Amino acid sequence: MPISSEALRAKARSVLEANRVGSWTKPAPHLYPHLWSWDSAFIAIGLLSFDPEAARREYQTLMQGQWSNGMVPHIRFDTSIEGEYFPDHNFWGCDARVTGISNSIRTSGILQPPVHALAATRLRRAGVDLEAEDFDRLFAWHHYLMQVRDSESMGGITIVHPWESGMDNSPRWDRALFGYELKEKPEYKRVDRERVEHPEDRPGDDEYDRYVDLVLRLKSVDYRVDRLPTDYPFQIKDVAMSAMFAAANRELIPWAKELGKNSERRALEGYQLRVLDQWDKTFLSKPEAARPWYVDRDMVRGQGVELFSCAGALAVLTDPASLEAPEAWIEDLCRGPFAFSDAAKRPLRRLVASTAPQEREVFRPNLYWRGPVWINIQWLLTQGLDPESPIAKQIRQSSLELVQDVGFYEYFDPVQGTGHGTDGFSWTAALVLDWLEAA
Ligand code: 2M8
Repeated sequence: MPISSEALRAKARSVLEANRVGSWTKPAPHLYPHLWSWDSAFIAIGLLSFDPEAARREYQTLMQGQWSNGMVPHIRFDTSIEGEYFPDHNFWGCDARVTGISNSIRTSGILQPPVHALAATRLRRAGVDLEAEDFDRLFAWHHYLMQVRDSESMGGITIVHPWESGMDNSPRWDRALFGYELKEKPEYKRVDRERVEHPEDRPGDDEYDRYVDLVLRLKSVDYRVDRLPTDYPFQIKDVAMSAMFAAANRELIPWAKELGKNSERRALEGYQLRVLDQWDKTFLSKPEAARPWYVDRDMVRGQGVELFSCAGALAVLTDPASLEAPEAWIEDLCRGPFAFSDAAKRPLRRLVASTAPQEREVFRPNLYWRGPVWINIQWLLTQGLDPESPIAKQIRQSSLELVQDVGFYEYFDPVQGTGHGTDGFSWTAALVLDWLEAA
């Protein structure tokens, strides 16, 4: 079906405007009432198409939540509201003693994927005036990721909570999350399921018990990942996070050069080499396989997390030696493990589901990160592919058609072709705007 660009653009813009709260934007009207890290980075990119000044404010509001150790937290809370989201800022307990920044800014104690430098670069290319201080913040962020989250110098970012991945209930985390004994069921009350049309599209209570348990364990060491006890059960080198890091880090190098920041430039070049030189050693699943595939590395169990998920496909964002033709590789994956059955109602044949349909035991087409198609993943894939290649064009076109037909949903069931989670979802709107702009 042809895309009606003007109508789609107008709707996308109204989604972002409706979710705007002063200088920043909520991911969705009801389910997510605070500022989320990677959401806001995507949102800033989308805002560029109609309000560059709002894009700058969005980006800087997000980065102002940065801790004094360089970490950019996954949520910056709107402290004027209460009870609308669990866990709230009181539960996290990240005050100035923990964050090293003003008590007027309240955040969570964990991180999300480092797409921030990608957003900053897009802003700068569009003529938005970012300052040397904006560079310094990004540098401190990348330095933190390498120093604290890759303390073993393996060239991959370690996450310590599924929420850090942004792909919360992905089956990638099942073994680590359920592989330890939960000594005591934590006390808490979730509110998310009251805020969506279909509560069954959200993670289960079993998962939430462990999400909360891990937060409490992290809280007991003031979220200092460098001080985690040796029996901390969830430590995984995240293949998607590491690919996004490499793509973002690459963008920072010319900015450092431009500013004459030579020691920072050298450090960034060192990070880039660290990831790329060791990529295959850390993430390549089976070196002997005909088709390369990349998986997370469970640092507690010392093994790869063998699964076909969108995370491995995001390797197109790096430039690993083992991946010769990323476009042909994605095509091949779409015909192979990521192929949808012929019974699928929509022609989503060129979209990459969060979990591959071939993973029959765990694939759930409507359940959050266990199968649905997410627009940010399709967008990230297109950033790693030649934009003129047929596969990049197909991913873009199919995504736009899906949103045009179904709406600005959080995620989409690739079998039924229906929208799930929350409607009015900001990054769906933002990235649609970016694709339309690039066309
Ligand atoms: C989802 O995660 C939050 C927790 O951070 C939640 O379920 O409450 C994820 O999809 C995450 O990637 C996203 O950033 C966040 C807000 O859209 O929602």
